[in-house]
Amino acid sequence: MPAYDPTTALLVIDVQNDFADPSGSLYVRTGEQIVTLINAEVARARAVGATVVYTQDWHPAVTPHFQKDGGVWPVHCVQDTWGAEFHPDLTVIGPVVRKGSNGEDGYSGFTMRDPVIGATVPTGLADLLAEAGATHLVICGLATDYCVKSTALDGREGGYPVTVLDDKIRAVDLQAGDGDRAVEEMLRAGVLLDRAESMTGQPSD
Ligand code: VGL
Ligand code: ZN
Repeated sequence: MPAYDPTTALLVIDVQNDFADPSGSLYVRTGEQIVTLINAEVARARAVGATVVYTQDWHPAVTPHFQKDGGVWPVHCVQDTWGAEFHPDLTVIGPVVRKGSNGEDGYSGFTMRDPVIGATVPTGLADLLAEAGATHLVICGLATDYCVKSTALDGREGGYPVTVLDDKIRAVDLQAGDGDRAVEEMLRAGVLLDRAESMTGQPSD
């Protein structure tokens, strides 16, 4: 397990009903299984004064992110709906960064793409981390092949050492193997994988 200290930020990515509940509109298979594991990680981080930050996919009802409006996704995580709420079992004790609020597209917790001008705009996460004095990132949540990957890669570009918690992420896998390819891409970018050596069983993959 990663060594937390006050300069570490644990980023909990999009553990929301539409992704983590089997009846969610963009359910990520077995997503509900990571909630308890993440809670334990949050407790470990908090115990030593690390920062814990949560992200939420937070779309308006109409956005080019959705298939019906020209994008690729079913309607999900619409602001102030059940699907956008955190999974009810998730321990939320820290600041929340919402992305997509004004119809922006993209997956990273750090940046979004403005749908009108096409420019990349910050979400506020980088400022929040700087203010908290966080210089190392540990990332878990949903989904491996989209928001986890983009956030990890942006973190590396921003100069942070990044560790991704391999047993506390799950992939959409629109195409079989997307999750595995996302992990390979993160590794190539210098992301460290935490293989949960504290677990007693053999890894399932
Ligand atoms: C995500 C697809 C669409 C994610 C968000 O949180 O990984 N994936 N919107
Ligand atoms: Zn989305």
